[in-house]
Amino acid sequence: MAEAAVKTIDVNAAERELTDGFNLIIEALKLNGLNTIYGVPGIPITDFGRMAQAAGIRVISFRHEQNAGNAASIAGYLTKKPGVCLTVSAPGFLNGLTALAHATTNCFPMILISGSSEREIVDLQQGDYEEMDQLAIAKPLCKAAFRVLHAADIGIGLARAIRAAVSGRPGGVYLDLPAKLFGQVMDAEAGKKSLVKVIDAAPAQIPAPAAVKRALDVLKSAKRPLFILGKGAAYAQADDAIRSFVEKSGAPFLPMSMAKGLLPDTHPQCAGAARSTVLKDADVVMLIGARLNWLLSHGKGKNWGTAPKKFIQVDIEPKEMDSNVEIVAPVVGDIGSCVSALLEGMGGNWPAAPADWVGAVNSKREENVAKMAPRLMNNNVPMDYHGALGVLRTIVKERPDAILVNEGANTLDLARGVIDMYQPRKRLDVGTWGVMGIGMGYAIAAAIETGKPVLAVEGDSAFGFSGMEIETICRYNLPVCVVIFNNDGIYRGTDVNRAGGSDPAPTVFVKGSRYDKMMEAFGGVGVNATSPDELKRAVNAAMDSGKPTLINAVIDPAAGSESGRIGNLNPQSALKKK
Ligand SMILES: Cc1ncc(C[n+]2csc(CCOP(=O)(O)OP(=O)(O)O)c2C)c(N)n1
Ligand SMILES: [Mg+2]
Repeated sequence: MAEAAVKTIDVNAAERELTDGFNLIIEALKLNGLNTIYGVPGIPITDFGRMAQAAGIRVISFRHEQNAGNAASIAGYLTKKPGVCLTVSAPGFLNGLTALAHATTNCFPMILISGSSEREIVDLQQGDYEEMDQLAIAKPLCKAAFRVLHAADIGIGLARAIRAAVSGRPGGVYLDLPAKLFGQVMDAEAGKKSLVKVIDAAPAQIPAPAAVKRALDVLKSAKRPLFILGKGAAYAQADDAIRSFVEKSGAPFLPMSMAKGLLPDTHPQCAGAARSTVLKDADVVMLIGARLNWLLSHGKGKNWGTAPKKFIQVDIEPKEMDSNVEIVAPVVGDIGSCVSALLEGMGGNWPAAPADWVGAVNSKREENVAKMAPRLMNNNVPMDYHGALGVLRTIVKERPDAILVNEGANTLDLARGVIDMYQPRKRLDVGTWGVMGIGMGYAIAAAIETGKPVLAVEGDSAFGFSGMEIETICRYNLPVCVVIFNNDGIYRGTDVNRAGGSDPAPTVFVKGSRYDKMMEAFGGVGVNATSPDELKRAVNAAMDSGKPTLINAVIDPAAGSESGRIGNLNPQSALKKK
């Protein structure tokens, strides 16, 4: 007996001096303030999730890794710290990889941590459980990819991942953790010393004074100046400097979708409602954290008119310059440092923006706003997009700190135009790819990271990509109100099978579906809303109560248009026109 007791004490003493991969990863995350993990459990990371939760990390468990990954990516956007997504090997990793690639394309800092199978077996392709060379597959789809083989390297591995994710232009990073690593044991003291607290993970990148002066000279010479603010500007959290800079210049500004609210959409300089006019007529365009990609028609072609233009671009990535058109004044650095330098360089006697240009943009904007106003007040039943969005527009105006998540085609494009935003980083949407499926992941992370109420405005098709996560919303009791614009399908619910067979057309769904009943299955509030009044009452009740709510907003199946506002991107068959 006595001998056995002594032995136990010895084992405990030995254990006290040892640590392992599980604990080192948890400690490394905590040391760097990464206190939330979005993921899906399974071999080899189930116990890791439990232990992380026990150690005080918030572990949000999803129903599908793509949604967990999207949540992590938007957490990165909102906080400037990498959002962490945790998955199992092969299929779980691949499910998360879509979100990692999305994060990279959208310049959101994120780390995808996936468990992986036995290296020795994987590399000899001997058919291990969930065998896959995950590191090689991740590499071309993210900003950086690392694998940690030894417990002693966990600290350095995570430090590298954090720096790669947030420094320079942010993006997605893959961190491969083989199953064996978790159980690897090492001396506790040495383990503690091996951890790295990353200092100044995203160092300021100060623009060259000559570049700042060149940009200001071009801006000063403008007769019809225009600012375009992108989500890079919103990400920078340099809200006051950006606002002062834009206001001091007096020139019109155009917010890209996720930059809406950086300055309020109701700001007198906002040209959102005069977009086509300003793009066509501006002579100097300053891009701040916005890229000249397809969303801006690559800076050329008919949307940009024939008036000669000069482009100034402020961006952290030097290779962004001249990507589509010539940039006459590149300003390379982090947005906060660049805008502060530009503001300072303006000095005390910066000339007012040309009054004829400002006046022309204002009258176009007022004309367009007046044209839209009666459509937004219509009370049609079944609802059309404008009637339903008119209600949501008022609700967001009354609750400017709520976060709006938005995806779909018509549901996206029309909501973007109709719903004004008043504060920075409150509008989260499909981003650079126009991807469906971000909805519930974004809504969950927005609620978790900010504690604010979330309104998710979803096309019925868009919702389907992440819809199962309403169980997650109910499970964590999150203040999320999902409004589904249910028009029975993709773009419209009226398409027919052109062969006349019994299969429905590829773009239509079950008619008259009741998505609200899905929410009730998980204990949330479900409402079927058929009129703007019913919609208004239901959304206000949800936002007041903070209870997980799903509102099935019945929209006229004939109201939408093909691909929303980007139907021009559809290839056309020449034969059809004969
Ligand atoms: C991952 C992904 N798959 C498919 C698409 C193509 N797509 C674009 S919009 C859309 C759905 C549009 O329908 P809905 O969300 O109901 O909006 P509506 O126009 O009907 O309001 C789809 C499937 C996409 N953008 N992303
Ligand atoms: Mg639809």
